[in-house]
Amino acid sequence: MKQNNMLAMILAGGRGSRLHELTNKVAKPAVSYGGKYRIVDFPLSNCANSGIDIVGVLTQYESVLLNSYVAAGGRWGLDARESGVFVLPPREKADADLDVYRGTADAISQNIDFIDNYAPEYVLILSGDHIYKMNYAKMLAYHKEMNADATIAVIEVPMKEASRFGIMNTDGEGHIVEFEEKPEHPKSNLASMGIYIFNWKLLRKMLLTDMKNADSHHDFGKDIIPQLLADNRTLAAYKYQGYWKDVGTIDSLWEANMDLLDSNNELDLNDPTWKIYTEDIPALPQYIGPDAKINRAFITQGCIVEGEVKNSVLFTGAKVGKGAKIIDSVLMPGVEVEENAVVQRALVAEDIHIGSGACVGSADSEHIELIFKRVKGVE
Ligand code: ADQ
Ligand code: ADP
Repeated sequence: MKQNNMLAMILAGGRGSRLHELTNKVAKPAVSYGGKYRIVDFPLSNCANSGIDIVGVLTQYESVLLNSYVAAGGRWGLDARESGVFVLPPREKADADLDVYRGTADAISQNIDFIDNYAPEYVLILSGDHIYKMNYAKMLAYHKEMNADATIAVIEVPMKEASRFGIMNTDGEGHIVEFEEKPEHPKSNLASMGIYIFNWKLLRKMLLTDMKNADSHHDFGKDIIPQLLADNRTLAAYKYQGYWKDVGTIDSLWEANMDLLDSNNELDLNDPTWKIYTEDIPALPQYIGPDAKINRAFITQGCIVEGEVKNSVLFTGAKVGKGAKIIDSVLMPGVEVEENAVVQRALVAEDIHIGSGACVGSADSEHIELIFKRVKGVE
């Protein structure tokens, strides 16, 4: 560990239950996004771009694909000597019950030895399922400037959504004075992004105590942060401005893809100073047929478009047959839409086949339909 004496731990173990069938076989951080990315590309690229060279990825649920995807750290430049991405699966326990959900703090506690190997001064805790660009080196500089024991990245969220988050109040100098995890009646809209910097010595001590506490959920938001406040520790709020999305639901995943079609989109994946790295899949260039009509769309390599595509994002290798229409939709990798089929306001899962003449989607609903099973053609 060279540059900043900070090691990162990415929590990538949540089930992502609200993504329904999309996360039946893959963990949420490995879900595809934006034509060619996977969600976990974002925190990993942010680490690489922030000069963090040791990253632990904590997995738990359906992690086979995630493990093999992350294990080759090369694509994020995290494979040099003295750097690396390490996949950290949960420890087998004698009484292992795989359905028992362990909290986020417990996941870190189980890897104290891994962290100790590097003897970092600071540990950065991240979530594996958010889409955003952030320079963690700047956050660390703020943490030091504030002389804090812990720093939480925060963002203002719409008041009506505030009860989904850890919500806090700060004093005039940016110190956190009050914190409530997912309060029923939020007193502010200043939300925790679930991104924390801790002085390792202190966190280590707290985790050892927390492990012994039978009343604890072993969770950062529910236990560790409130404990820091109770102990009168210095907790700083680092204000983030910019694009940030927790793609936890089908609607929000669809929306995050649609955001990319907006040329003023704050995320700006084209930024040469902050590249988002991903797997380089060998695929042919996209082919656009003679009768195709394309309007406001992301068409990724390997796609074949013979029909009409409007306001949509097509991931690697998606195919749209003659006379077919794709409107306001997201087609994940390998989706095939046959002749004259219509897909409108839908998110179609990886490799799904939609038969000729079929009509799918939720044109009249405020929600987006997830298509995760083969749809038969209409004769
Ligand atoms: P949530 O997002 O609800 O709230 P949680 O479900 O604890 O937090 O998951 C945080 C991250 O950890 C997710 O990426 C999840 O996949 C992962 N994870 C959970 N358990 C894990 C385990 N045992 N092993 C490995 N990974 C695990 C948190 C904070 C809030 C804050 C929001 C912001 O608690 O205060 O507002 O994040 O999104
Ligand atoms: P969501 O926000 O869609 O519920 P998250 O990614 O935030 O999904 O994951 C947190 C939730 O996922 C937890 O509340 C828990 O119910 C579930 N979960 C996480 N890991 C596991 C697991 N290994 N086994 C079963 N459920 C899990």
